[in-house]
Amino acid sequence: MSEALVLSEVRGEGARRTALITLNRPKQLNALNDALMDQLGAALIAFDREDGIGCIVITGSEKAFAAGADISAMARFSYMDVHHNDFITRNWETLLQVRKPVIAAVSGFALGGGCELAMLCDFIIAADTAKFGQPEIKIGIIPGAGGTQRLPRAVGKAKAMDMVLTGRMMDVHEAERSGLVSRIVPAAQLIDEALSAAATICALSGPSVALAKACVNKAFEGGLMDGVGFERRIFHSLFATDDQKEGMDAFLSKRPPDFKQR
Ligand code: DAK
Repeated sequence: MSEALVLSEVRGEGARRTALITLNRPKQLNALNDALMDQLGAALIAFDREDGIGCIVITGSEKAFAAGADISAMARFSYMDVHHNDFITRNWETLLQVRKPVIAAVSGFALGGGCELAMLCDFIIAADTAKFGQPEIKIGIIPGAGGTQRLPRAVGKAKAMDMVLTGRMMDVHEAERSGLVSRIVPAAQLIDEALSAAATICALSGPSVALAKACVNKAFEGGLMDGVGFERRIFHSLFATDDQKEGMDAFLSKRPPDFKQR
C-alpha cells in the first residue's frame, strides 16, 4: 500500500460537515512531491463530490504548512524534462476545480509551492507562528505554481516584488496587514478556528456559497467589468433556488432559515 502523504478526516456535526485534510510529510516540512499532490488532488475531488461535505480545510504540521515543492525531486531536472513533460502541471491545479470553499489553516512555514498552495485556497487562517515567502529566487528559479500572479493580486505589486525578488519571508502580522491572510489566531487554536469558520459555511446554502466563491474568484482572476457582468448573471440565477426564497422569507419572518441545499 502506498504511503499516506495526506490524512483525511471528517469533522463537525449536522447535515453538512467539514473535511479536514492534513499534509503528512512532517520530517520534510511537508515538501510537496508528485505523489503528495496526487493524493491531495484525489482527496479534494472526492470531498467536493460528497453531499455531506460543505467545506474543506487543508492544514500541515505545527512547524510547516509546506516548505515548498520537493527540491530533491527537482534538483536534477533539465530544461527538456520540465518543458517537454510540462513539469507537474497535471496535479498542481486540481484545487481550482473544487467548487466548495477550501480554507488553508497555516502554521509555521508556507514557502514557495507551499505559499502558492495556500494562495490557491479560498482564504488563509494563520497561526501566529506562520511565515510566508516565495524563496525560489534563492535556488535559481522563480515561483512556478502561480506565485508571481496571485501574490501581487493579494498583497500588491510593491510587496510582491520585494518578496519574489529578495526571497525574504514575511511574518504573519505583515501577511495579515498586506491582505494575504484573513485572520491570525494563537497556534494552539488554529484548527478549532478554521473548523469553526468552516462550520459557519457548512450551515449556509451550498449552492449560494459555491456561486459566491465563483464570483469572488472572477474578481480576482479577470478585469473589473468582466467580473461585474459575471456577478450579475450569477446573482440573477440565484433567484431560481429554493434557498433564496427560504433565506429571504426567514429574514422577513424573523426566524432562522432552513436551507434545503437546492
Ligand atoms: N524540499 C525538500 N526538502 C525540504 C524542503 C524542500 N522544499 N524544505 C525542507 N526540506 C527538508 C530539509 O532538507 C530537511 O531534510 P533532512 O536534512 O532532515 O533530511 C528537513 O526538511 C528539515 O529542514 P531544515 O533542516 O532545513 O529545517 P530548518 O528549520 O533549519 O529550516 C526552512 C526550515 C523552511 C527555512 C528550510 O528547510 C528551507 O529553506 N527550505 C527550503 C525552502 C524553499 O526554498 N522552498 C521553495 C522550494 S521551490 C510548479 C509548482 C511548484 C513549484 C514549482 C513549479 N509547477 C506546477 C510547475 C514550487 C517550487 C518551490 O517551492
